[in-house]
Amino acid sequence: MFKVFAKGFLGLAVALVMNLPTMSAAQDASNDTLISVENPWARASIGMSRPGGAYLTIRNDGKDTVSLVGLRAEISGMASVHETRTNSDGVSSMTPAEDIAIPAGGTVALEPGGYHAMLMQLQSPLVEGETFPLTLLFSDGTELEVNVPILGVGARGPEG
Ligand SMILES: [Cu+2]
Repeated sequence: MFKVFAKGFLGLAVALVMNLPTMSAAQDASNDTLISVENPWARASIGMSRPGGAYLTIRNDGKDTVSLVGLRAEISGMASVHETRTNSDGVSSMTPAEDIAIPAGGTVALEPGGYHAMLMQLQSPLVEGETFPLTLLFSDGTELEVNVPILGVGARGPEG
């Protein structure tokens, strides 16, 4: 079970523990989004010449819609969100995805056949059994870093 909470949430928790009396802290807290990531995983890459793909589920437990607007990963010279679409002839193609809205109380899955994190210009191969950090950038300024476990070349999803 992989679950990472946004820094904003931790900041809120700390503020509550310290019982900060200032109004600004309370206002900041009211805008806090509670974004978490579940079950991140990636496929092992075949060398470094082809891009890697990573998958995960984003959960928004906040009160406002938040959009995934970008990605950052040291392992990739160019990380972005793609969408795979399959047309009526069964032909699949990938295009860069627009910002992905995660509604309040909802989830969005990046999974094979749909949205995915495309890791182009790999700086090192994705080796099965290892992990790498991936940072998700959201429209409210939240930056959420997750550790992505690397599964086998033929993996179709996280174990368990
Ligand atoms: Cu892609």
